Amino acid sequence: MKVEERLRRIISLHGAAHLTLIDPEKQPPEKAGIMAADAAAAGTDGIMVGGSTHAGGGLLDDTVLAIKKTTDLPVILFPANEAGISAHADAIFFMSMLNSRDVYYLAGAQRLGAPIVKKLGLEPIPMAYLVVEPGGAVGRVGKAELIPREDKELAAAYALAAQYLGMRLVYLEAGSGADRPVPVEMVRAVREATDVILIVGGGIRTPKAAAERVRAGADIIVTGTLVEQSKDRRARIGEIVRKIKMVR
Ligand code: 1GP
Repeated sequence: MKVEERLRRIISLHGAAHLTLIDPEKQPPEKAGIMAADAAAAGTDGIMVGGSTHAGGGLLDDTVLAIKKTTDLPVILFPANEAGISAHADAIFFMSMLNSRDVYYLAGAQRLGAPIVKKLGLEPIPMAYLVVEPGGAVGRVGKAELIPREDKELAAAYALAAQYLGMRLVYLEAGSGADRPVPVEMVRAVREATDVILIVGGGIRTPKAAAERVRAGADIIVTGTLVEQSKDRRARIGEIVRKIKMVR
């Protein structure tokens, strides 16, 4: 089964899905494999691999392979640019940062990456990437015109544009390690405006924060920092996964 289809089934069966983000630059591949196994035991539905700096090449390949060795979960690339592609993954979020000021992040990296994705036979999952304040490293690297936290209409307009452009997923990103996740009201506004699969990530650390965003209409919750920093990551991820699957 294709990865997108698998995610859609999880969302329709359980009301929401959870993905764990692992940045290859932050630990050796073997450790990434252990983190992924813990996340899998906690019930996460897939592993995203990528980071906002240029994580690519051998380290990316070795990280994906280490994760494939320790889990049966789908591995989805979450690339910063065309360097973030690995033959060993199952799928790629083929994304455009719609609120970037730099044409490279809108269509340049995509133009460079598309032939590689085709050649490798990776499943491309078309996604709009929208960076919301505070935005963090990804906002800076991607030269994002950050969506102000109070401007839910702007987020909804971008998301609707993404849907009309044929993108099936929209990712509302507050930035990895953000002190505040994407506002609940913004999630609700995007949900009301669109029928896309709505992903929310950045700064989500508690079951409450995750559940509030699912209640407002998020289909997929992403956590990254939690798997990197928690000593008790299995328990922390487990409580988030259980909570979001009880909301709908
Ligand atoms: C970053 O949204 C993801 O792209 C995850 O953010 O590291 O804050 O969980 P955190």
